[in-house]
Amino acid sequence: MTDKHETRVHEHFHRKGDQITEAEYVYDEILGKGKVNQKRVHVRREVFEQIAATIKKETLPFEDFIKVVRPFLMVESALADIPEAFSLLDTDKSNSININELAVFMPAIVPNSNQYLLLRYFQPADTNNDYMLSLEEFTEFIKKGVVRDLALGRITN
Ligand SMILES: [Ca+2]
Repeated sequence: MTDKHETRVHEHFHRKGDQITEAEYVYDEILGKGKVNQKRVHVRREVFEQIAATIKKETLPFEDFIKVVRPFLMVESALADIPEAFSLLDTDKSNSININELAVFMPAIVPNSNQYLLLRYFQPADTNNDYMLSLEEFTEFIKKGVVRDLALGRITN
């Protein structure tokens, strides 16, 4: 499943005027002997807003969505960002996140995916099977790096 190469990840924002149009994550996989394999994941405003338009209720603005994306894609480098990501997603302040509402946005991060496929990866994170993620469940899930590994094609869905 996950390969064990050492990876460094950097985040870059692309802007047009004042607006962030894309968050780009650049992964350098250190292969040894000075060889580096570079991969990129693009999280585009356009794609996010297309998904948001299909949802009847109000969603996060893209600027907040990319704060949520950061721990999913940067994992070890962004553990400190997990509580903020959780509270942004917990819009009704219930101390829990609905896994369906989370899965619906994952195609903005994982190319060639859909929310139903992704839900398969979210369900094991919901250890007490209430279709909600507590902060503890959310944190454990992010630490596994599943979304990053899907986005990088290390896991194929
Ligand atoms: Ca739960």
